[in-house]
Amino acid sequence: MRRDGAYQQIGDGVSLDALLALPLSEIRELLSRTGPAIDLHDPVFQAPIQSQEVWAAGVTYKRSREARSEEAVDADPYDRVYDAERPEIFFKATPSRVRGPGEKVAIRSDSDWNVPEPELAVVCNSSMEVVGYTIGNDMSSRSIEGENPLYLPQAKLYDGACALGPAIALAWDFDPTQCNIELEIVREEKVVFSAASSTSAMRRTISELLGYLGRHQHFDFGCILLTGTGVVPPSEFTLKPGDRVNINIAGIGALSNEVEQPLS
Ligand code: DO4
Ligand code: MG
Repeated sequence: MRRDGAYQQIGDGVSLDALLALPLSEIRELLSRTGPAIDLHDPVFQAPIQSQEVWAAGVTYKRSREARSEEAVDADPYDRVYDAERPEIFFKATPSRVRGPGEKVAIRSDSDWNVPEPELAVVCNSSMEVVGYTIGNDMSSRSIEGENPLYLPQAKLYDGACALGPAIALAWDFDPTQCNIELEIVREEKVVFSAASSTSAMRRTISELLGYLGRHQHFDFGCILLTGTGVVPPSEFTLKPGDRVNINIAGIGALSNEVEQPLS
């Protein structure tokens, strides 16, 4: 957890599952008794997830809508969903497919156009109350999704397709409405792409997205929602194995992952 500018571990013997099963008032009370601050480079940093499902919102920024028009055979569904009342929300990852800080994220061997998507991720409890925020990387295949929107699950959901971390900034300490999300991609020690976006440009509110995510489904141990990307590299760019993806959000920290391309 990140609180008052320092990193702290959840109190002894309390798992993330147990914490997120509680109402927000009890979580606040319990976390006021957490242990001492720990160093960011401490090896205990892992993806802040246990049994939570990871979901994601799409086309919540203009830049994302433009990017879909570049890649999609039919841009119409993306244009319509940007303005529609109901947002695009899709299932992104089971916990075992999520990578933490310093672990490798993956691009698919059956995709020749791949990008990271740097996103603010919201961590909710079982009552869909916002407990905190972390950084999410929604690794995506633009070629697979662009060929047919029905291929979205294959473009978005595979081993290593999501990274989370390095910590959860607690909701009562963090303003999600004005935060800068910075992406940098490094290849052979050179920055080959960098850009930033602000959550102030998001077309939806977080409560609106959570309202749809929580309709007709219940998350016993809470859930994590990626809120969409405002940064997409230009069309000619694709990730390569060995690239490093660095994402920074002030108040949360830095999430850095090398890219790999497993054979299957
Ligand atoms: O519909 C495509 C998904 C878009 C997405 O993941 C995003 O906007 O972040
Ligand atoms: Mg995304």
